[in-house]
Amino acid sequence: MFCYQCEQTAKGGCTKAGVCGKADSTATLQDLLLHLTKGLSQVAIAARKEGVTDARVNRFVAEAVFSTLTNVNFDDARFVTLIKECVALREALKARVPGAAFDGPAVIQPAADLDGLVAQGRQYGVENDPETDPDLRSLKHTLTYGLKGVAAYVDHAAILGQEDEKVHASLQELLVATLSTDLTLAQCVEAALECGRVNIRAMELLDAANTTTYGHPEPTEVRLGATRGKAILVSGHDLKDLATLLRQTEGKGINVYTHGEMLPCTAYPELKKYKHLAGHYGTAWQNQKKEFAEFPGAILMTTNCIQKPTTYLENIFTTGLVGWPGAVHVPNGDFTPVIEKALSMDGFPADTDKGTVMTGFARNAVMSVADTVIGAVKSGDIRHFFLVGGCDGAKPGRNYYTEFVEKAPKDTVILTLACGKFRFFDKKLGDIGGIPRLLDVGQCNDAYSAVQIALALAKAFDCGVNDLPLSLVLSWYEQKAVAILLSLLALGIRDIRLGPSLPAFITPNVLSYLVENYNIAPISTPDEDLKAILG
Ligand code: FS2
Ligand code: SF4
Repeated sequence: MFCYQCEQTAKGGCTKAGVCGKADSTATLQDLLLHLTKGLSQVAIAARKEGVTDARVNRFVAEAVFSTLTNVNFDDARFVTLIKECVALREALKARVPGAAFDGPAVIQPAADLDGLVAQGRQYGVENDPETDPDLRSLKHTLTYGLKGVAAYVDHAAILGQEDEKVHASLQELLVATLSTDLTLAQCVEAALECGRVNIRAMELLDAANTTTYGHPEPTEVRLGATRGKAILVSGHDLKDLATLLRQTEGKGINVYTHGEMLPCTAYPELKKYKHLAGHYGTAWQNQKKEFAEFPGAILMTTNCIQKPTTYLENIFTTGLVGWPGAVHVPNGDFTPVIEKALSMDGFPADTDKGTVMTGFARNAVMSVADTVIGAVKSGDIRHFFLVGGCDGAKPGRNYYTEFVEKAPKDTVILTLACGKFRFFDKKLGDIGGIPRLLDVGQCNDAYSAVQIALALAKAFDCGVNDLPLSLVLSWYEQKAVAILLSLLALGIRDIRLGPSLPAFITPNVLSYLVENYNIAPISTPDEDLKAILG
């Protein structure tokens, strides 16, 4: 195996096993699935030219690519099933365009068994990329990882009924573009920016999916303590799974808690209406081994980021695209096994009080007080906005973000999103004229909302986003963050600070390009960065 798609990668890439826990076989099956998905995309593109589109193929491409994102699925058996389905869909679609000719991954026949598939997959890893130019390789891998992020958003939106045929088409075309060894540097850059543009549309679909189904998030105070009684913990990002579970647990004497990136779900009117949505438990994904082991109820993992379960293997359930070998998978939205497990466990013995945090400052909530915000900027009460957002992770250096927020002057406002916020989400930073200094916009999946807030501010001040008193200080871990970064670049946003370390798949030349054109900088120290930004 060779994998260097996430921030946690071993030096020089993960080669024997993933730092994330991904086995060599799993990584190799993921490479094969990704390659075959490009073949399915080749056929889908040819079919589309003939006026043939297939809704299942569109959904499958997004699901398969999302399955290869960091910390989603570690179960070889599930990848074997996905590989077989990919080829079956491909052949069925080919039969609908009998005149078309194909090559490459569109004609690969998969081996019969797991060992054969692993042997086959070895040919298609990133280390065997036929692209020989290191900078072109770097850009194409950036594109590939960005597309994994796009696939995640496409899938999330589609689960709630929001799809756009143009987005499916672009995702498939860009996947196929990664196969080409004829692209110039300029074409590779353009493809990466196009990935960013497609991602904005995918995130817009997801925003529409979430807000039309569950209403606009509203500022909400969330309890961090526990309520005495039976309990289920829901982690990942999927709102529909949470809604379904809340419906299925109603009246059963079970309290449901959010974990990690599910925290902002507590702010949606159609989710917060459930009285047994009792609060938020725990922090970011990398702390789950400790937090899940101590949780006295069942745990449902709806999307990334899952880690190897320890003592709680029999209490944790996966659903959707998530998989861990040995953990029970609930494939169909009937969470009876999760509920039965929770009822069989002790639950919390007593109420505990750990204070509260605020969430729900998504675009609608922030824009509803736009006049107050604009007034505070004009009067000088708010000097600067920081978007301190992105993923959390286990590697050292992420304390930067805690310190940055702590040291940000009192006349500045911190917007945050994604699981990186758990480094500072419970800090009491006070307010500026009634505007809280710490505004949780939502999940990483809500980056669209943050972009809309920035665009609305720029419009109100009649300037460009880069001219606003706003600085982006981002942390990355997995490939959704790559997609978001490409979206920000596609929007022309400059001066982003990125950490805790730069992607291993970025070559020095590509980094120079990003510095020259977008003035991207790695984070330094909170003091230095604050001084540089605020002058
Ligand atoms: Fe956090 Fe993990 Fe949200 Fe990322 S829960 S790092 O994959 O998706 O952010
Ligand atoms: Fe390594 Fe990250 Fe790939 Fe896992 S996803 S194998 S940690 S680079």
